[in-house]
Amino acid sequence: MSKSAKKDLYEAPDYYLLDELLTDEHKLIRATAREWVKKEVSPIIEDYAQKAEFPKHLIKGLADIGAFGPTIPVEYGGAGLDYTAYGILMQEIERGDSGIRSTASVQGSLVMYPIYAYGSEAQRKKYLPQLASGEMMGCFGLTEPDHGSNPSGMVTNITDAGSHYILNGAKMWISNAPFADIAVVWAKDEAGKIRGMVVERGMDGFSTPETHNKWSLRASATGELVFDNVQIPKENVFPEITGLKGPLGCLNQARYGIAWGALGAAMDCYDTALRYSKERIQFGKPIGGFQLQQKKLAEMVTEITKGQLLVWRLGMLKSENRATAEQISMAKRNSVEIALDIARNARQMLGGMGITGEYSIMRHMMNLESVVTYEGTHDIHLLITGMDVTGLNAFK
Ligand code: TGC
Ligand code: FAD
Repeated sequence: MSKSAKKDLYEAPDYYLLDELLTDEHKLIRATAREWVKKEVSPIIEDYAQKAEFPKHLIKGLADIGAFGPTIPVEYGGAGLDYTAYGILMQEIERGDSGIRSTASVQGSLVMYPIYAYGSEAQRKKYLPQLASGEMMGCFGLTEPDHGSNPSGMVTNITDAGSHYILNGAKMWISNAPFADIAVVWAKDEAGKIRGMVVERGMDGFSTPETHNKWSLRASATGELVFDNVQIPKENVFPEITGLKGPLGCLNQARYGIAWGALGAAMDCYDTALRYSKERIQFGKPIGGFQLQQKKLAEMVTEITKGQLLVWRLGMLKSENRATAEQISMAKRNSVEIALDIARNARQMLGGMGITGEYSIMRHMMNLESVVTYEGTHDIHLLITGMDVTGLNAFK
């Protein structure tokens, strides 16, 4: 154990007795994930973030707690759970670190989901069981250097060469790219239609250079995907989907998980600040006794409670297949916004100690700057809500 390893004393806030809304199965999944995070993630994560390295040895544990494809049917290696269970898993993992949750989100929602939802039976059988067990890791390539918020403008393309396709182009900001065995990639065909496909490491002309110098999500590996005349077998292309709705359908899954996950980071910051406020003495009394500190804590727990209710309801709707993409956007945007706000206030409450790696808050705060940007920025989600309520499209 490294010198910065310390005991994780986390206790989750549950101000409105929301536990009563969960099933015994949900609570068991949560207890297992929480124990795993306390034992395996908390003691090491600060060191990995400081040295900007993804802790690869956590992959097996993530698979064991069911974090890879929890809603994918058991016959394909998934856990066949409902969406509340999936949300709970993301919340517990992101309570530990957003970068570790990212790895799980990408694997489950952005790699396994499209293979399951859009893939052929042969593709499902070939990839899903290995992805669920973590023996194979995947990444998701949508964003390009010149097309982030507007993926419809992508220039990565495939041309039909008879027995196979030829893939050219580049993707950037891709989580898990540096170590992924496969990439789910979105590219335009000769008719300008967006198609999805599985690109395998080792294919000639395919490389994954790592992105360095990040101040955020440092324990998650990010990279580019570069395609230089890569030959893609026709059986690697998804038969069932064309158009932007393909990748955006995957994003609905991942954004849903982030809505729960970011609350986990917020809950960790609140819990840390609350404990510190009772222990830290200034002017002869605990700082938690001062009104200004109580205001911060009261507002934090209020926002967390509202956020918990929102994602709980969203989970019910999603399990019933009734959650709209716009409802998911609202929850993603709300959870990340309140989490960032809570992290910034919690950091102030710890004074100078708040900027150190002795506590998780500064790491959460920096991670959340990525979370507020990826999977659709804060402003993009605001415009999705704006479009939904007015019927007027601000993007066009
Ligand atoms: P638009 O014309 O509105 O729609 C095109 C087609 O897509 C359909 N659609 C959706 N389908 C499913 N789910 C959604 N959420 C959908 N939103 C739209 C739409 O019905 C239409 O279908 P059809 O049949 O008529 O063709 O598209 P647009 O080009 O105007 O763009 C709309 C906009 C801006 C909302 C969209 O481009 C967007 O969401 N942009 C944000 C991009 C984004 O989120 N990128 C994320 C990249 S992946 C990532 O960040 C992973 S981080 C992972 C981690 O580490 O955790
Ligand atoms: P831009 O689209 O250039 O946006 C810049 C600013 O302009 C933003 O504030 C945005 O809100 C604003 N803006 C853009 N359009 C409008 C508009 N119409 N109206 C008002 N404001 C607007 N992508 C993947 O495909 N796979 C991944 O695994 C992945 N992982 C990532 C990991 C990290 C750590 C990061 C940081 C990003 C990751 N991304 C990934 C990319 C991410 O999805 C994009 O960064 C994001 O979609 C924003 O695109 P951009 O960075 O090009 O910003």
